[in-house]
Amino acid sequence: MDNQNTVLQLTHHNSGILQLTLNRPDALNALNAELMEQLYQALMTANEDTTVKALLITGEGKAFCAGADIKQLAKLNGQTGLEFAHHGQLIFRALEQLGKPSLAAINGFALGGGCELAMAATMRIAATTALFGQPEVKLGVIPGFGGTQRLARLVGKGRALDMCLTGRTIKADQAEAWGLVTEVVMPEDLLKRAITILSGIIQLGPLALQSVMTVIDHGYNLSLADALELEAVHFGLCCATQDKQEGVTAFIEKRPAAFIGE
Ligand code: CO8
Repeated sequence: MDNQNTVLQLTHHNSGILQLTLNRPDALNALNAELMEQLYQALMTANEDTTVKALLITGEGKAFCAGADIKQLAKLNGQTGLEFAHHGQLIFRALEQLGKPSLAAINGFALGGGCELAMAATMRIAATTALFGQPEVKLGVIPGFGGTQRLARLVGKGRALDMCLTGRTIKADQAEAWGLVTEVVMPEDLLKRAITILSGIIQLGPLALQSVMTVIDHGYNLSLADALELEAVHFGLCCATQDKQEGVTAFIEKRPAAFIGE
């Protein structure tokens, strides 16, 4: 553990995985200003640090994250509410567009901003103990950190409307059936499985990984014709890399590829 006493614990695994553990267990890891700031700083550092190949995000205690800190939410007015939403959206978008794969390992409650944080990660897996929801309407607000948009994109408009209008929680198996997470495992296996998934991904060429993330993220909102063109351009870019030469040569020579990110 690199830093134990802060609201966001950073753990650098030898493999190049940076684990971010939300660490306000007494408040179910609710996102207060301090935690949001530390999250942003960690993302900026991860962006610059070439030894960081992937991010693993999880929560300490029984929650992944129970959302925005309701005590701070209580103080917002129209203007500061708008600013708060913009600020949170900027941080979560930075995670989504980091260019390095991230995996949310959801150990418990993922509610409101917690569910929104998980959805901004590149991938999500859950423990059987996880619960998901967008309960903001019960507080008289709506999701403000991208929840209405990313949820609809992940699970479809009808299910997103259901979750955001009722504020109900869904269990991990339901979240998996809806495509909100890709795997559900026993709680004791969650981190190990997360590390296994990320370790496999970061063996691959980082430029191809970046292209996949960019094309799917940007292409999603384009017309099919424009999205296909974006895909073709990135395919061409990948073909110009040493990593592509190494990847196909290694396949032909029946040996593991050693990608260098060039
Ligand atoms: N904020 C602050 N404190 C919280 C939060 C939260 N979101 N959630 C839980 N806590 C605190 C509780 O107040 C309690 O503290 P204390 O012990 O000091 O009383 C402690 O965590 C433990 O919580 P509970 O005793 O309630 O634990 P339970 O196991 O009984 O219940 C629940 C767990 C069901 C998760 C319950 O705590 C709960 O409903 N929490 C609120 C969940 C919620 O509504 N989240 C959405 C928040 S709004 C949001 O995320 C909007 C994001 C975008 C905002 C953009 C706006 C501009």
